[in-house]
Amino acid sequence: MTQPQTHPLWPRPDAERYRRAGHWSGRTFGAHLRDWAARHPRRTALVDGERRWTYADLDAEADRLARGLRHLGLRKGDRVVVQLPNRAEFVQLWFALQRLGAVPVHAMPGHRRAEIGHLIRISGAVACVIPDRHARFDHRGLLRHILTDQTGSGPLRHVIVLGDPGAHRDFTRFEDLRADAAPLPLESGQEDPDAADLALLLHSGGTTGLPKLIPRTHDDYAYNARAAAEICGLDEHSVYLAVLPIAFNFTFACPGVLGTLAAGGTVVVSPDPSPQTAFTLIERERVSITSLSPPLVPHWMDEGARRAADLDSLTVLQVGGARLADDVARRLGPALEVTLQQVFGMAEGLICLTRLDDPEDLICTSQGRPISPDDEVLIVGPDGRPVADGLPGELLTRGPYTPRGYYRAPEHNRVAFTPDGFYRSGDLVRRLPSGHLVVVGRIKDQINRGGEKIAAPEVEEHLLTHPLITQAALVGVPDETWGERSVAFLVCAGPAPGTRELALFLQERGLARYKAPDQVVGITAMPLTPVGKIDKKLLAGTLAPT
Ligand code: J2J
Repeated sequence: MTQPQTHPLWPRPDAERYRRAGHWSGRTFGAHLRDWAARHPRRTALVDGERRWTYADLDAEADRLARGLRHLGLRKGDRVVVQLPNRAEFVQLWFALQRLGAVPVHAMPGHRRAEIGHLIRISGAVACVIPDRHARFDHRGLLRHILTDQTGSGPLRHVIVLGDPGAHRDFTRFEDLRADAAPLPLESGQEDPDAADLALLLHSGGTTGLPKLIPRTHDDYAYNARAAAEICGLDEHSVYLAVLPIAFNFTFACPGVLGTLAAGGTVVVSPDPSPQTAFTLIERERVSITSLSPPLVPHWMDEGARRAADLDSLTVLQVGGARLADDVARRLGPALEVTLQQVFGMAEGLICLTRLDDPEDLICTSQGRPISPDDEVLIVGPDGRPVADGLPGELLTRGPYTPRGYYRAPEHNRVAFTPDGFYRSGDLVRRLPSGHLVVVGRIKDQINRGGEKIAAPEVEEHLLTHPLITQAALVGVPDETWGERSVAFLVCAGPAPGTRELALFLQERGLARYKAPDQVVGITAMPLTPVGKIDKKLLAGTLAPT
């Protein structure tokens, strides 16, 4: 282990146990890709539209891009914020960074100035990779804004643009990385990455003012993907369709892109999650497995779209990121003639899956059980002590792919982790006799809008900068479409601003669009709990369906 201490590590006895058990393979992602390419060089690894890459191609592409990145000055340990949509280049770049030992910081396509600026600052990124435009948004302007912002962009030196860098002469064209003008040796002795090193940084859904970074190593993340792939029965005939954003932990490694590649299968990227686009790809590429968030499910079940396509090849449909309603779960399997797999996961680690051969009832009413025999789960009450079996409590967890702390956040770690290294998920769950978990609620100050996480305090802080708003509370309430929608309760000096006005205000502050409140309710005073906190339960209750 050569890197400076930026986060707590797994204690040595645990690390040794995970190695002995064979969970941690001691191989880096750069080495894994070499192995896969040697094993099946001519199999198709990656498909994007009309473009296809074999494993040998992907391996060579990763090398070429790694040389280009090194030529640019990137080194082992450098952080690189990657905000790319579902394109093959995400995967190629990701492995190129792994070859160098550089660390991708996964950003979502919907992130805007506030989120990208924050990710750049807290990771200390030296480079940021963006598309020119995506979903009618110009990402180059966003980066220009960050670079000229007074709060600073730290050591950020390179902006790499997939597509047209436009008028920004100091931005690097992604394609130029492949030019390979001055080939540099890649392997250079002591600079080689180690499997215990940081491989990537994911961001937390957040419960405080700003999201934290989650440090994932080669060893732990590769195990995460492999263990999930085994449970899903992936092999070299599997074809995975990346429908949700590829940077999402679910899409990328549960088993997703990495699990499919580890099994020798084929990854197909879908440019958008609509059934029209996805069904065409499923039919054409004989897709066998994909993953969705609950709000997409009704669209996929829509009869008209289904009848027009041949979905025979699709055998497993994973749904996760937010609670799937039991009645929708029951209708899904028969409607699409697939096996439903519920996925309850978190970027912090722990992944729970229903097994493909679980009884129907369990598949439709539970959110699965942990994927590793070495995942430890505690369900505790408000006093921190385990609750009696079957009762709801907060899920605490620790294990071979759940890091013991956030990146560069020692103070937050003291709250978010127990002294013996359990992550406090903030999720309320109940354990069934089979070991499966049912997610029954949440104690964290977060709204889960159809899988997109909104940290209430982050949005509240922004709302409070509005000249008319004196107090703000963002609350999640049940919603037909999103599972949960966000409602801003506001105390204002004058009439409360409307939803559209607030959305524009937050957009100007650079906040991602999905964080804008779905509804605004003006109130005259905030109700308080006996200890003087805003009583969000009571607020939510005023809107609950009767
Ligand atoms: C209820 N809540 C759920 C579910 C996640 C796979 C799948 C999802 C994520 C993810 C992920 C839920 N029912 N089925 O990383 O690899 C809520 C919980 C959890 C939080 C984590 C993966 N599945 N959740 O959603 O880091 O509250 O990861 O703690 O974005 O989503 O969010 P995130």
